[in-house]
This record gives sequence, C-alpha cells and structure tokens, in this order.
Amino acid sequence: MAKIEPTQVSGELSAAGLRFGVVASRFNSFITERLLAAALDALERAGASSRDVDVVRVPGAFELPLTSKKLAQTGKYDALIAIGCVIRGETAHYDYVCSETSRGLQLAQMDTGVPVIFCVLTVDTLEQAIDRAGLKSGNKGFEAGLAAIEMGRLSKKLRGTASTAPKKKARRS
Ligand code: INI
Repeated sequence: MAKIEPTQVSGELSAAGLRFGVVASRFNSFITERLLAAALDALERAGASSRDVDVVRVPGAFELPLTSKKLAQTGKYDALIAIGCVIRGETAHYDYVCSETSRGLQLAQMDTGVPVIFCVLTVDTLEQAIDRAGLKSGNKGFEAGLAAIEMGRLSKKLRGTASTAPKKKARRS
C-alpha cells in the first residue's frame, strides 16, 4: 500500500461569484425547457445570482457549438452549459446532428479553455427523453448545472495554480 498523501484538487459546489452562460436549443423544447429549468435550479441553489447567468436560445442542437464558442470567446463566463435533445428518427439526420454537436462542443471547450457542459440528450424515443428530463432517471439538466459549477470552480483554481501557469520566457540580456 502506498503511503504518500497526494494533494487532492477538485472544484467546490459553490456557484457564488461564478458567471454562467446557458445555450438552450428550441428543437424539442418540451424537453429542453425542462432541462433548462433544472440547470437553473441547480445554479440558484448553489448560490448563483440572476445577473451572473445568461440564457441564449438557438434553433437546434446543431447550432449549440458555434454559439457556445462565441460565448466562451467573450471571456465573460466561468462555465457554459449546452442544452439540447436529439431524438432518433427514420433518417441518418440523427447521427449527423449528434456527432457534429458533440464534436463541436468538445472543440469549443478545447479551443477556448472554458468548460462547456454537454447536456444534450441523444435518445431513441420521446419517452426516453422524458425519463431523463425529470421523470424516471432524474433530470440531466440538474446534473449539468452541478457539473458547470464544479468545472467553473476547478478551472478558476487551476488558473491560479503555480505549477499549471504558463512559464515566463527568459529575458535575453
Ligand atoms: N435538432 C435537435 O436539436 N434535435 C433533433 O432531434 C433534430 N432532428 O431530429 O432533426 C434537430 N435538427 C435540427 C438541427 O439541430 C438544426 O437546427 C438544423 O439542421 C438547422 O441547422
């Protein structure tokens, strides 16, 4: 058994003083509005205030990545939450929308360094979506709110950690 006690780093679940951007898609709004309400509930319960939370609406999940990236680039937010719901239909549209949305959201956070929480339901049926938006399996929006707080806090903390700060270039004399 190892005896070392490593430094443990994680983000606290306190939203006070953090700024959040939420991008919510209108497609399947019956589901996405429920996810949005639960995400806002999580932020509020953890101490976020109205002036520190912005909600931006987009037509569908496919539009989430670009909008998230633009919000991240403003430098105004500690974390973003992207909310959508894609339900499998008869066509391959589902696969394109799902893969490009997830890929785009990952790129948005990797390109900007701002955490983008993936709150996009990708399901086969409306019933499965309803289950994940407040019925059987809890509400994924609430989980996303908590993840945004934790990642916003953690990112803030890591920015201030000496060992992760970019090294200054040595000056030539
Ligand atoms: N957008 C969704 O958010 N969910 C879906 O289920 C969906 N389906 O099935 O088509 C969907 N399509 C729209 C897409 O996200 C774009 O808004 C549209 O293609 C315009 O770019």
